[in-house]
Amino acid sequence: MKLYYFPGACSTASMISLIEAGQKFDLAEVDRNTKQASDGKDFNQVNPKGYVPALVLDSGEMLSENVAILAYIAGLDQSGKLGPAPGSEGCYHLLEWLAYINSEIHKNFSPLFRPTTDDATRAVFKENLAKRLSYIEQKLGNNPYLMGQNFTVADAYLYVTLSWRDHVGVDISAFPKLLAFYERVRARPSVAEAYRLQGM
Ligand SMILES: N[C@@H](CCC(=O)N[C@@H](CS)C(=O)NCC(=O)O)C(=O)O
Repeated sequence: MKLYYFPGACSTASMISLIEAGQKFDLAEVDRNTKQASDGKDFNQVNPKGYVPALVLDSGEMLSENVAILAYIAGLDQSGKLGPAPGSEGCYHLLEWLAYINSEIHKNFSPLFRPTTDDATRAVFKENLAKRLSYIEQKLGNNPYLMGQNFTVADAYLYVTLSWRDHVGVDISAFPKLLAFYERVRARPSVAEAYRLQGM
């Protein structure tokens, strides 16, 4: 398998998950501006959508979209550690979390990175995030992770989106459980390893 990534981007969640799953994988860094990948390929040819993550499977097939890639990695982990077994009821709850993080968290962060987003528009996305994060704060309850006691690919994804907060001025100090969740995930060796692999 080969994962195409931008350092620190959402692709970090796939990297953390592959490490957690004990999978062997290669990496190719993509230049955001030129879309040239470090393996010499034009990334637009690898993933015509032009964005990361893209995971090239051992079959040669390319898989894109965080939700699909993270669900795939969870399914690779035979111990079921990174998510409930494919087809089980729990697996659909994992997809529920992945979809929520993708459309309600990640995609409310994305416009905050664009220098062209004006202050009034920024305020709207930050308000959306406050609502969506407050739901997670309640759902976490006394559980260490989103799905309960076990770390899953959804935790890796949520963690990566939260890691962007200081850069774009999103304050989560009103959410103590979320902050504790962030620190808990940050302490996992897979997270340090993923940043090391990205030269961060
Ligand atoms: N729908 C895609 C969106 C992925 C996405 O937003 N990727 C960002 C990085 S976090 C990206 O590559 N943006 C294009 C760019 O910055 O040029 C998914 O969920 O995988």
